Amino acid sequence: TRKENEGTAVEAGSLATERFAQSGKLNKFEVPKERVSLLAGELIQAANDIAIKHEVTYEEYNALKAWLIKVGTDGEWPLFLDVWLEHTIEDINSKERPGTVGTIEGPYYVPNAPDMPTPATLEMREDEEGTPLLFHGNFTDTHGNPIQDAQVEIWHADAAGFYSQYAPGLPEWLFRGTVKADENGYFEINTMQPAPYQIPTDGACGQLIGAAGWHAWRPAHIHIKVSAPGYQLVTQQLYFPGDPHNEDDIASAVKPELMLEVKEREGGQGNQVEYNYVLAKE
Ligand code: MBD
Ligand code: FE
Repeated sequence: TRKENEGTAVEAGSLATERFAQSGKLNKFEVPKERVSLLAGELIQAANDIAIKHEVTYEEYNALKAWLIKVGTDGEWPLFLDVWLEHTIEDINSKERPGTVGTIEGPYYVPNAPDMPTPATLEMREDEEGTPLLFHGNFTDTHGNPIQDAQVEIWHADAAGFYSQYAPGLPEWLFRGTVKADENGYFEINTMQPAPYQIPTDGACGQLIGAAGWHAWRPAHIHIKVSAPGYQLVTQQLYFPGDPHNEDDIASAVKPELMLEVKEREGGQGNQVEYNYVLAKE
């Protein structure tokens, strides 16, 4: 469903790479030598073991080398890692956290989206395509008490599958906002239901998908970060029942707890979903 202002993978990819660099994470590793040696050592050994097991040819070795170079020049390392590895890292690191379930952040988060009090309406264009969606819920702690000063950072693609700030021609903060819950921990957000999403097919990741005969789809999803002072931040995504890609998400980021229950609003006003957050103390 991509249309006129078609962004390219190289564009989205280099923007995601640039954003990661700007976030300061590029020079901020603190991984002890022992862990680097262990992890890098086993990764290299695993690659060698695979080569032996499948008797990798020079044709294949050079294809790998060319492809790895292209992942870099297309700026697609954030995309590659977030699609094919982040889900495992997220699982490992959220196992012990009680409360609302999380999932991967993906490559297109932008911090400091405009603050909006509840009830909020995310920025959209006149005649924005799609089905209107009212998303509401509340925040409690793990004992069921309301949480003060909670916020919902939300970002999602438009009906054509584009994220603002990663595709040309979109308003800067289209479908991005930081919504402040009220004093009872309640929030309400008006937006448009996103469509299923295809990762860029014209870059290195798309080339791999094509060469392997895989598909490039993620189910329709809304990205969320919920937080409140004194509580652990939860990064998650919410999904819609019946989406053909809920079962074969290329990013392996769907969990049953993240499935919304969609209700039609009266008077043809689109859909409504409720999702309630339980945050764990820091
Ligand atoms: C996305 O929108 C996304 O959420 C992930 C995980 C990867 C690519 C694009
Ligand atoms: Fe996404």
